[in-house]
Amino acid sequence: MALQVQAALLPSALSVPKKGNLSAVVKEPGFLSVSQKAKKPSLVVRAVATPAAPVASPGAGTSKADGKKTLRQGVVVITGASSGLGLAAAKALAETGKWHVVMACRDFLKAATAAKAAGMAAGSYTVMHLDLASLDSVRQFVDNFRRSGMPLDALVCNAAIYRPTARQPTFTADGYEMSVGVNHLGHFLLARLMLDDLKKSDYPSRRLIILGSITGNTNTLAGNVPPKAGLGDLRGLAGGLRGQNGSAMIDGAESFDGAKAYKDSKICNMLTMQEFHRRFHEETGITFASLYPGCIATTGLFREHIPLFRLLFPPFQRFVTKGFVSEAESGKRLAQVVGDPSLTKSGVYWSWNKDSASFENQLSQEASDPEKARKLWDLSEKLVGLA
Ligand code: NDP
Ligand code: PMR
Repeated sequence: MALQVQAALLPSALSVPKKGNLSAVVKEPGFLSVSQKAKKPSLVVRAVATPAAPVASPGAGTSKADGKKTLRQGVVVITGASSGLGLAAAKALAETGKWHVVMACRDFLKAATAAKAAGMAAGSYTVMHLDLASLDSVRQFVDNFRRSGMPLDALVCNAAIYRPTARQPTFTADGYEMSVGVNHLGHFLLARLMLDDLKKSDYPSRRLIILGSITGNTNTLAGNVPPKAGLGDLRGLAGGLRGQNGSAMIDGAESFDGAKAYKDSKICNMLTMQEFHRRFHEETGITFASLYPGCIATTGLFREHIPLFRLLFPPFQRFVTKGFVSEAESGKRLAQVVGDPSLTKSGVYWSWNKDSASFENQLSQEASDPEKARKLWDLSEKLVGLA
């Protein structure tokens, strides 16, 4: 019975026809530690829905006996929390006890194993299935999240893929070039839908954070390493990034370049954050922010790069550019952007100096072009079925 209720709540998590994944659902303590003991199905739903007790109490403050108000635990959704920056930030936030982390991941078993291996306490997180390469999966995730009954206080669009050696495009379930499809379009739909959930939250500082990067900014040395990012007049995006009947590149280039597609997707991420800020900050009070967390040269992002690159990149960044940052440190930086009371300013692209102090960084001209941001927004709305 417990499993049936779980399945009803998480159809996409269970749709992978592998026994291994199903058993992962059963074994995951964050999900079922209560339900395994529970007798009533309703309790099972609650076990999934409210894994951390403080979340159950609505309202920004809970009255204590002495009349003072305490802040309830916040709920943060982090996409791609199964490795690298996302996992490190999930751990950093969960460890504070102030946050319950929803790890929105495409590989349920990998995420559950990673959370356990990182030492995250059962009950401090929930793994939910999200594949950003499918717009149906995005909608399904939003549905599942809403049915869980948890409020949404912060959303972090962190997941990404980087295909540096690819000379041929691959495509999402909806037929869009994969890097832009996952890194930008999937997140665009997710953020647009979940804005409603953020609006409903009574948490004092609600935030929507979208990862950017130095390599999408051509006002930096790193951003001038070829191939350089550039969206052109967005004609490839307007054509649907399909490849066969047009271009798979946003700027409409004939040939596909996987490294450029990633950097282009990061410009989209940074433009999207600013357009959210312009459209919704004043009306909702929500903080919209982006960041460059430093060069986390050891993460899975470089998994498709050639072995020599993977060998030399960390020491190059550590000793030559000095831009290297550990996964743990980058996780703390992202956790700051999620929860630090001093980082409430909206529309900011955060970076950190060598002493790990945050500062408001300058975006390149293209990554801060309001006209391009508006055009990108309109085209993206069409591609994800919102317009
Ligand atoms: P990782 O590869 O370690 O993490 C990326 C995460 O995205 C993984 O959890 C991965 O899942 C997930 N993901 C990939 N495709 C999908 C999908 N279709 N649906 C859902 N999740 C998906 O990389 P990083 O931690 O380095 O990257 C995190 C963010 O930081 C990215 O936005 C990146 O652009 C940004 N960034 C990274 C920098 C760096 O130096 N590493 C520098 C600047 C920015 P799975 O585990 O299943 O593969
Ligand atoms: Mg870069 C000057 C500093 C600097 C910094 C902070 C980065 C970050 N890089 C710098 C410089 C250089 N890189 C220089 C001088 C070179 C030429 C040797 C160089 C090369 C290089 C390559 C081939 N760098 C890379 C690659 C990648 O494949 C990475 C990439 O572009 O991923 C999209 C990358 C990166 N360099 C960075 C950062 C943060 C990355 C990767 C992550 C990202 O933008 O998300």
